[in-house]
Amino acid sequence: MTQKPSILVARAVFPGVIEKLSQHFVVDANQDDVLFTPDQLKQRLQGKQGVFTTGSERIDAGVLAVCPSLKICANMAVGYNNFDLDAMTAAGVLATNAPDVLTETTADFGFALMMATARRIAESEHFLRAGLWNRWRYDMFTGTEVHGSTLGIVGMGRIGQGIAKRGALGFGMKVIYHNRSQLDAATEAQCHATYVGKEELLRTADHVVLVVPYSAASHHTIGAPELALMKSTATLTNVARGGIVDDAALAKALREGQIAAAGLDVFEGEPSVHPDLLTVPNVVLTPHIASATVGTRRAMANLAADNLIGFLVSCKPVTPLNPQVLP
Ligand code: 8YV
Repeated sequence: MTQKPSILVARAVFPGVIEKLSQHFVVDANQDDVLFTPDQLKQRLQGKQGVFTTGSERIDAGVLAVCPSLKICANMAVGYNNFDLDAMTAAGVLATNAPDVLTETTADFGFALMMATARRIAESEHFLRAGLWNRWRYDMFTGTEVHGSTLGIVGMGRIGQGIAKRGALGFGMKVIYHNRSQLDAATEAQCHATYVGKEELLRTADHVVLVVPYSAASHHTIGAPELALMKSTATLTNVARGGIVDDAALAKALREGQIAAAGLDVFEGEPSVHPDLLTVPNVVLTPHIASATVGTRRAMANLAADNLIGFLVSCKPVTPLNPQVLP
């Protein structure tokens, strides 16, 4: 009988997923959810052919150099900026991510965070809980209109398109978008979205939503110069990645009323949050939960598991990122 391949599941995950993986592999699980240091990760990867990662495990040339048995890294996330894809390809290691299964859930959350930001839901809840609500006032927590306003989406992949449809079809919003490349006419029509330059988007949108993947090129897509272009009544929502926004510049813009409010699910250096963001009132802060429904997290974990099983058992990964390494 041939020996089952060995894999590491680097973070805690649904027990059913561990059971499923155990049918095919010798599984080194981490159900205590210890956050490995880079050295601990390298050590736990010794002799492993596969690893189930989340956004918190960095796989780069340094890791690959000392883990020669590693053949596949399966990310339980659509974003894969924790992978050095070029280094993985050079080392002949397959990378997979978890696209599609989280698109609609993340679009729901992006839209919800934008609405909570525009309508000051978190800020007013804190006010109520603090026992400060003692009368009605005509201007109490007056926010920014959502229906009929202009939604500006930066990054028009699957999640951006989902947010566009919600805005256009559900809330009668005018949708403009900016992306590396313009969508084909049929997709634009489905999303009721019009392509504009980044500067025009920032100048005209009432609500800017960021859904662009993180890369060196998208680092600080929104910094002080971009915030200065936005309307003083506008909101900014980031459900993409930390580092897309210059958080210090954003905190300053919020404090100075340069824009009305922001909604952030992702942060530079998370889980740390820039201290200035914690003290400005006009920002809604959530701990990277845009894909967090039970059904979606289960689907993401199962897709990562299916990639490991598909590749290591029959050389057929489901969602490969660098298929050129496949034999
Ligand atoms: C994950 C995400 O929860 O899929 C992504 O890219 O940002 C989130 O859905 C997170 O990355 C953990 O893996």
